[in-house]
Amino acid sequence: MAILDILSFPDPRLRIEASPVVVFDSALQRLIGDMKETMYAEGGIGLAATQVNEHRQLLVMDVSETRDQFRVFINPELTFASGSETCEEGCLSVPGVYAEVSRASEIGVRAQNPDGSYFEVTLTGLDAVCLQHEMDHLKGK
Ligand code: K1U
Ligand code: ZN
Repeated sequence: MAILDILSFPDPRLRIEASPVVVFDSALQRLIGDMKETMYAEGGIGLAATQVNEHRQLLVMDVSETRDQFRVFINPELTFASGSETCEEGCLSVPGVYAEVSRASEIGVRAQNPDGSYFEVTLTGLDAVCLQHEMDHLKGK
């Protein structure tokens, strides 16, 4: 695995909208492993492929304090969003800046695993906040 360079604001490549993942091959598994290593090395709770200049709909997360609940979401789609909460968010692409952002407090997500199989999950709390933050990156926001 390798630690990848993270794009920093205002790099215009952060504005590129990610394309769906269609091939679930060994190169994708390598990218997932590299993103995992990069997220942990940088102390992040999430990382979107956009941030490492890979414009594919792929994000990784681990919001646990024990740093042992690694999750991968490929081609994520929200199936519902409800409620609202405001959270202070950081961003590995905007180091040192924190901002209050309002997000849905409960979301349903349909996504694919690294092997291409589908799963659905309901997220709340920091999981929901982080997933929405990473999906914004995939949209070039
Ligand atoms: O996508 C990114 O830039 C990663 C970002 C994700 C994120 C942080 C806070 C709220 C929503 C999404 C980070 O992980 S920045 C680091 C950070 O803020 C943090 C690190 C450890 C614990 C809690 C927050
Ligand atoms: Zn970010």
